[in-house]
Amino acid sequence: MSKRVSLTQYLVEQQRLHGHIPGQLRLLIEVVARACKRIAIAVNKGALGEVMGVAGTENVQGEVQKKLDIISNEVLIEANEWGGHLAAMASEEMDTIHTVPNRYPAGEYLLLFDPLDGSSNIEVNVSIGTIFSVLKKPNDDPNQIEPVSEADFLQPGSQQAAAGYCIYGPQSMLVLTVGDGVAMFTLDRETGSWVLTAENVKVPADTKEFAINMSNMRHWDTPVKRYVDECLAGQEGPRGKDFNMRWVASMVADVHRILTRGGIFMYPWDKREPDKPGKLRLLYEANPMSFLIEQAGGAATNGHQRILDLQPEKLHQRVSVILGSKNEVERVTAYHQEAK
Ligand code: AHM
Ligand code: MG
Repeated sequence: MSKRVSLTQYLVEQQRLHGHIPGQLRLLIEVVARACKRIAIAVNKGALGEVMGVAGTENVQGEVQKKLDIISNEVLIEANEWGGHLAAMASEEMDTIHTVPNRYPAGEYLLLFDPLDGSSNIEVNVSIGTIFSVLKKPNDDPNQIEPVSEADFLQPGSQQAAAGYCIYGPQSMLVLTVGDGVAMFTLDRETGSWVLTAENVKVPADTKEFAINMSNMRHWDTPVKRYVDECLAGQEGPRGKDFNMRWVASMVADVHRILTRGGIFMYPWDKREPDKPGKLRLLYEANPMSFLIEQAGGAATNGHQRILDLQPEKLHQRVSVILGSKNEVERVTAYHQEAK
């Protein structure tokens, strides 16, 4: 049997080999992984664990919160606030940032998360996940004791120190980048440890599979419609090949498929809400997923610009997302440029 490498061992070895994972960051990733294990257990209990259904509250974006949204948010906060590695956290499910209470030492990192992505899939027992992003607090000069503020979180995605997601599916997996490729870990339920099961993950540059919510087609902008029409035209159309379509409606599951076998994922701007740039959130969803996809050799844009270059203006900012196999993302982006 080949040697099993745990998440801890992987991180220690990365630190030793490349020296780019500071101790606080390693602790942070391990704490997030531990929290995800607790969320995985809650998700797996389903109706036996009083975790199903709605919580009767709405988040800052006016979306109905499920019990698991709230449980996952609490698990991540409780696990992370006392370790001394964080200055503050921001979550899709909280109105404002959560600063580490004074009774604990404050660290130099900022953690952002979507605690339970794809929550419309909870009841139907389809894959869901936790997405996270790690930034460094700007001005972390120990002599300059400035309170952490929302503005500290408004950094372009290219500044992320680490990003990843945990997918709760037939297997629970943790997918991680610290800026040196993408690694995947599978949860061994018997030993309770995250075991390295894929390294140097690569997204093929070409694909014959696209992911988009087709029911919104009538609301799309011309470049997206043109791209999908050409895919649907198949072998007889301008692309000269047949395309397959998949849409799980859990970004973690759709991105996980793309990291595993390639593809393109799109949640574009559409005419239903012309003033909203898109449905997905820049800081909790688009940035971490774009970092992972780029680290695997893929691309991620909002149709016009690289997502990781966007300067965020607000915590809960939304964005149009086109990511996955490089040549396809570049094609859709070129269609946007041609339409200008
Ligand atoms: P959520 O964070 O409230 O679960 O919303 C985000 C999810 C993504 O996971 C997924 O790609 C998208 O919303 C699905 O949207 P739709 O139901 O419009 O297809
Ligand atoms: Mg989400």
